[in-house]
Amino acid sequence: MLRYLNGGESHGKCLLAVLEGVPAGLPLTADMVNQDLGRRQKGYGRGGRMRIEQDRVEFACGVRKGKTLGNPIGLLIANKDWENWKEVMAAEPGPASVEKVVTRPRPGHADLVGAIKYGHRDVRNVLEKASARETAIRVAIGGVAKALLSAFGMRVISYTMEIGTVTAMPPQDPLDAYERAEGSDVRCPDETAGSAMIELIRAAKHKGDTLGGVFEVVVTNPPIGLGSYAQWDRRLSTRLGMAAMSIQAMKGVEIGMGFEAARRFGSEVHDDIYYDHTQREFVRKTNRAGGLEGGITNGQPIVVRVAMKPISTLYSPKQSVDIETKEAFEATVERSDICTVPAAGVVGEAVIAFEIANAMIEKFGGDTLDEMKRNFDAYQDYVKSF
Ligand code: EPS
Repeated sequence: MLRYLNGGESHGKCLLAVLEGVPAGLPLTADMVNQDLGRRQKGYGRGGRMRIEQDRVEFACGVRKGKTLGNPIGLLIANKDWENWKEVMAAEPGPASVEKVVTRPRPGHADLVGAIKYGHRDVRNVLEKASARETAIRVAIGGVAKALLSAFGMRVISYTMEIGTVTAMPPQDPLDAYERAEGSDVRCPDETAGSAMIELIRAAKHKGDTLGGVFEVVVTNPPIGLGSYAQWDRRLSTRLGMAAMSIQAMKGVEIGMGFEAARRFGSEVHDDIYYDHTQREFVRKTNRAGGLEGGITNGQPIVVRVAMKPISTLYSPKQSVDIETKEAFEATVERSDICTVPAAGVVGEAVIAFEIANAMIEKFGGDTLDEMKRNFDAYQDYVKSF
């Protein structure tokens, strides 16, 4: 079983995580993970904080000479902004930094409910962990998961499908779409839609507003049989849904045809099954199921689409109430992202990669990568002989 815990405040010293269950002998370098950390920081519509940070992972334990040891892996990402917040965020007892105390909860954030729940009179104690800064360490975890999946010929990719009212043309080939998306400032494979998205973000910025959107994550080349119908929480669809909804600001998730399937006749939804005698495998000409049937992978690419609400921190005011004075005020900020859908896609890849890696470890087990590969190869032979 693969599992992790993470910690870290947005303006604290660092973000960190302990990841357990990665087999020994997996090639792993910081560079492999840093690539994704860099991708997460980009995208048209990012705010001032991204000019401060340059996220890099450090493996504090569990990796030696470029290979995993089979021990828990310690991951650490330093916050550069910490230099400006050392006093305010200090762990040692001391006077509160009065000017940085937050008593004005922002609508749409965890601010008010978090303060009530944990008894904080300073809303900063809530926003520091609720912040999407946390997604950096989750991308690092996802980078390790991707390294494992790549050893089995799998890739986890994403691209932007919608920002606000602008929708991209559905791509024909996910890998080709991904390559094109990587060259786009909004990570959109459709160039025309991408330009319109940038225009819309520009307009939102001008108005002091923010935008959400939809990204699609695809897992290529999964084996048949990950997940199970035998118990509700072992369905891979359950786990992918949970993973997607665990990302800050996500409000909806679809698998394959998703909500559109609810509007069609069954004959228009389900994928026909054929047998390819040359390849000795069951095949489908369509993938409306998004690679999952009965909560189990069917060998088709896994397709997950996720909807993100617009960023809650707005330059244009929203109504709120001060928790101390109980007086109404208009919530505004000095620094905010306008749109982070392009970055959210990279986070989506990470959380999905983690779940697929976990499902691979559950099915093929093994203390070493070699052992896991032997189990995998034997199983693939069995599937061919079925
Ligand atoms: C965030 C607010 C902004 C974002 C931050 C998430 O940070 P700050 O308050 O420091 O300007 O930049 O995102 C990141 C730091 C990041 O790495 O993605 C929030 O409130 O969620």
